[in-house]
Amino acid sequence: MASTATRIGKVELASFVFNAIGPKDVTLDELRVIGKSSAAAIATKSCTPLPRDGNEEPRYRDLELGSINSMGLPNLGVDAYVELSHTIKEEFPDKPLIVGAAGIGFEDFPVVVEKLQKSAADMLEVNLSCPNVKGKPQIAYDFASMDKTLKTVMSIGDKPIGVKLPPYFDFVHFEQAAEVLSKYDLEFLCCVNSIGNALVIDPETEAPVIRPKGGFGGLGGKYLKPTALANVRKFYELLGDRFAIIGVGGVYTGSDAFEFLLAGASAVQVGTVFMQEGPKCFERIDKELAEILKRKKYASVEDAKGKLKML
Ligand code: RRO
Repeated sequence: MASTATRIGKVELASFVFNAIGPKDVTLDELRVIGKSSAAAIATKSCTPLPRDGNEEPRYRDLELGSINSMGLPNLGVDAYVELSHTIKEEFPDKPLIVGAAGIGFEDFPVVVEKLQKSAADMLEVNLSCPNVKGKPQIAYDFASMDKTLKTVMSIGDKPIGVKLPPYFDFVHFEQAAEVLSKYDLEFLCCVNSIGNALVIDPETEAPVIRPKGGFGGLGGKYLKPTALANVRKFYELLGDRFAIIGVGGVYTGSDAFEFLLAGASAVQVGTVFMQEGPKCFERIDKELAEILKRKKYASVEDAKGKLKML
């Protein structure tokens, strides 16, 4: 069996697959489930200065080809994640720990990132792309605002920082985003967050399938994969020599993970499938990837990374 061991920046991972920030990673018990699984790392929900209940229910729905959510950043607040990070690290010392950092407004980001300097996190994933907070635009769709946020958080402490990006759809936007990102010494880019503000309607009830924001929410799963692959590939072309890229969006199988690897990903995260299948998905997908690598005679993931062939 080929090894799927990899690295994100300076952090070594024993395998290629772990949880996407979002589903089932809010509480200590949920994080323990990920810790006990074969996930390559443990990632926590993005946290804010104060605890949040999030948006009203129903706010998540499985769909035929994925999921839609408008969770609204439910989390225990940054102080709780500082504390539980030490517990998680004691219980699972060999697993890299990534703590998510978010904000409702710009001023929240430095507060959260400052406090997380005292956490046991190996890396922070700063969420520049939450689509579901009412009245708040996604930071990474406004390049001046992205620059300002990164300038602020990158001047705080020395915890390695990566960013969660939204899907982009235009080559000019990829280039503008890359120009901003390249100014900072980031550990990784995580591509992509859900496709924001999608609308799924149930024709029987004649209503949307989730309640918040009139039914608009973030689309994940198979609907997202081609867009996620395009984002990984484009950023790999533009910045692959600078930053590791974590692929997320529609990884259901080892074959999906292999496609992200060919596009240039150094690891993949799993969101919708973790919600639907539970923690055994990490081992299954990683094993399927190892079998593909062996069959295709790649000795390691590094051997295949970014090796997308052109027609
Ligand atoms: O909590 C959410 O509603 C949420 C967040 Br913060 C995010 O970054 N992406 C998403 O699909 N949902």
